[in-house]
Amino acid sequence: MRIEKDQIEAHNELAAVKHKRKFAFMSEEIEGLEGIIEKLIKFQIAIPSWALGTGGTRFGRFSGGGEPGNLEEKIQDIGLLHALNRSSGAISLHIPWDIPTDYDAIKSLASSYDLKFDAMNSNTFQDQADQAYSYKFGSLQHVDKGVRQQAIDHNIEVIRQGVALGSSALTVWLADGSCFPGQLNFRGAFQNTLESLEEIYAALPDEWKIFVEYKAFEPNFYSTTVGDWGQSLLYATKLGPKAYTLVDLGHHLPNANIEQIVSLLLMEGKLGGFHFNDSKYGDDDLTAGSMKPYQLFLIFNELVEGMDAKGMDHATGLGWMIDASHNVKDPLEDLIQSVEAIMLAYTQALLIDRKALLAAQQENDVAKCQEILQDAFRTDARAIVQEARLRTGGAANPIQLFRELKIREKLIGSRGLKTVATGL
Ligand code: AOS
Ligand code: ZN
Ligand code: ZN
Ligand code: ZN
Repeated sequence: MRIEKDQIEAHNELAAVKHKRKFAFMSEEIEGLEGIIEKLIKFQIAIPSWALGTGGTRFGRFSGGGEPGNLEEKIQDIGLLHALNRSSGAISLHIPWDIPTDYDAIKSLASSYDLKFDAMNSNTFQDQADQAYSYKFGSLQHVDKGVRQQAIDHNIEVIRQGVALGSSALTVWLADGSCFPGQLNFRGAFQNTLESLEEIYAALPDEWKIFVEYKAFEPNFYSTTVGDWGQSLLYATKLGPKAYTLVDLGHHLPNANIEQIVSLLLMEGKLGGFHFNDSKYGDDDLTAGSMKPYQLFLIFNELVEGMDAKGMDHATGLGWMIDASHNVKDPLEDLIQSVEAIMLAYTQALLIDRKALLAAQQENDVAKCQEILQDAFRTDARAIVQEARLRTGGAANPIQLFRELKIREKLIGSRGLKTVATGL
């Protein structure tokens, strides 16, 4: 299934008058708006293959219907998203949930939707039917070299598959840790994990990056072996220049100042990328911007400031990915909302009067600093993001068009009502 150009055009025509009025106002208000729109057009956010179905919780799962059952259908779903918003032109795969059978066919299907392959994700947090050893007590940290080797080999296999698809990064998230005090020798677990990561690192092709994702808790609740940004940075530093820290917004202890973490990692040249999502309690994996849009904006404030200071290209300098899971919303509608929230936060960060902010900081004019930030945050940037979308052939109102075209109904028609997407 594809969304046709004329379907988008018909929808956009109806939205044109309202949009033009709003955009004309923004054009008068904002200096340098064209430059901002150019940046928005280039900015792409990768969609994780596991976010296209209903995730559920350990208490149950309620199928949404019409979910993709294989990699081809996942690519098709992201193709639909990208046709609507023109900002989700990449897919992040998960092995073994998405093993391609025919690489060339998968590559040409993806490129027919204008999609690239973003970071590959390995999985040593579940046991697979055909594997010799269990990950019950960890993978790269395990006391048994046999288990570690199995996990190392899996990661190297994921790199190999990524190479075949044209990806250039590996994200390693480890469930490794311990549930009870005394279970683990912390130094032993760290050393084992480091040595294992070194073997994986040695298998990275030139131009490849490895992202070490940290998480404070879950599934282990006493210690996690890559538990916070300090530990991730320690691994990334010891590994070398191809290794970076990945920040998943849901992986911190409560009230952590994520924007400050982001700022310092970026300063050190060790920020690799993001898993965007939102949360109220823990790793809730909710829609980006649904709980703490101001936090998302403050993160982008640090990103824009820090990347500009380093002369980095916003679009290509870091890995921009979503990591989400859905229990009650249509996954595609949810992802449209996440992408929109990220684009809005980015736009608002681009609107900040940086010179004035720097001057106010130098003068310790605290109230003025807040005024400057909130002036940007309180700007309704929707018409700007909409303009960028319209210029690249996207829909004026993606969710509205998704519903008007009855896309979910059609997917249910072709895939069935009771579906289980492969993944979490
Ligand atoms: C787990 O909590 C991490 O966020 C992972 O990045 C991700 O959710 C997982 O790799 C999906 O399989
Ligand atoms: Zn994540
Ligand atoms: Zn997570
Ligand atoms: Zn998460």
